[in-house]
Amino acid sequence: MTHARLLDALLDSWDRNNTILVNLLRALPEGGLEARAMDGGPSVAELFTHIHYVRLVFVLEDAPEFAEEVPRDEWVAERDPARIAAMLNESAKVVREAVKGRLESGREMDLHYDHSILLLQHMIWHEGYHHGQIKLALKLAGTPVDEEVVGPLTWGVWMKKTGSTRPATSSPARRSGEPPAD
Ligand code: NI
Repeated sequence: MTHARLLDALLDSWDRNNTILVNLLRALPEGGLEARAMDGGPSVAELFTHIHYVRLVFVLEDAPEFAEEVPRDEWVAERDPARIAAMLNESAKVVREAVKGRLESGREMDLHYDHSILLLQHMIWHEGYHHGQIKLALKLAGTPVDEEVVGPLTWGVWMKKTGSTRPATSSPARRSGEPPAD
């Protein structure tokens, strides 16, 4: 695989990560944005806006030539899922351009990371961490997502071969590496 194709695959993984996050947002049950795992903990809306904020802060600190304005507040109880989706799509693009730009120019990141790719991997890991928290908060609030619906929209985005008519998994929750739902 050439370097260019490897970079495409890497950036594609980032795009998929954002697609998964936005799919989860769109699949939230009624009132899901206000759910929280515990009193005083962040709401689901605040977790999503935190993810957006973190992306932009790291780009500002590490590749400022690609930065866009960072929101004043990190944890925002935004009520409009369409607005949150637009924020996430925008910050995903900023991270993509920052990593692509630094890799292509051969310049290291300014403040963190031994390699520019690690910004991308860090964000994917960070967002998977909060993805689980969001699902747990929904479960604890008594409004869990339906695994049969959300599985293909999340795990399936990683695993399903393009063009394949077979579902990514016959039992999304169990065969995808995710622990049983209950
Ligand atoms: Ni975080």
